[in-house]
Amino acid sequence: MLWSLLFFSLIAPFNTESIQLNGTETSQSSIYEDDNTLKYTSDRAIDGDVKICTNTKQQMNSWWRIDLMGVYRISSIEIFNKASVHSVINGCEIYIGYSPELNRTADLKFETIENFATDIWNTFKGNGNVSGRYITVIYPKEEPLVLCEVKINGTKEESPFVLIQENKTWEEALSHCRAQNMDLASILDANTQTLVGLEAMKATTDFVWLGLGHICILDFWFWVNDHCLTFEYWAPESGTDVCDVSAAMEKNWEHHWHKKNADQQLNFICAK
Ligand SMILES: [Ca+2]
Repeated sequence: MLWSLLFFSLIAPFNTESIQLNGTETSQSSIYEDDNTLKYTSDRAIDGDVKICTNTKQQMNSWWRIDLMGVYRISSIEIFNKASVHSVINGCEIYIGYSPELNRTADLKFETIENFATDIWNTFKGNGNVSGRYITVIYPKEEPLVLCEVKINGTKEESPFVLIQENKTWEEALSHCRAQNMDLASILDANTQTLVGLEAMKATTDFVWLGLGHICILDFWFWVNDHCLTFEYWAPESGTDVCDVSAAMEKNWEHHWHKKNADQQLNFICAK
């Protein structure tokens, strides 16, 4: 009994939560195809089989990426490659970030892979916990990127945002949130932009109202909870600052903001 208590107390600090990767989306820079026309696609890195691997073509800056479909605080990333040609991936860089674009300047480098060993799990802990939605492995050499299995450990960040699947004008949406002791969502940084975007994906309308209103006479944009407009994510063609507009986030892809007539009836996002 004492030994088992001692054993569990010893392993407890290392018992980080393994992130379930079903429901995530993977992609990679290119797909290698062998002589039997077998495609070494990106999902093979998370299929649970260490003998089945992804493989890109031999190109400069090959990459593999996973969209965790949530914001996670990442504590470690584990990679297993069986011994074969191109399976030692020293020099690969692991990035974590919020941008759906491949953007290494916006993403934070988690670790550069060194001393990689085949046929065992290699664990990378980076420089402490880093949060993000996307994890990217980039090989800054003219090499194919091979990954047999990837495991990611961390904890999911609870979202304070909730999508309301009802169609309302901007004013009605604001009243609805406030009647339930919430407010229309404010976005202050890349982290909250990502959390709101994940809610927007569930919408039944192409756009969702945000808590970003416009005072026409002053041409002034304001968050309904009085925060300053320090972070902006307008679409390149977001519309003009005419009167009677408020900001709505697009449901799909990059979740850019658009200026929409405030009388339009859209789903909306409240903040708890
Ligand atoms: Ca695999």
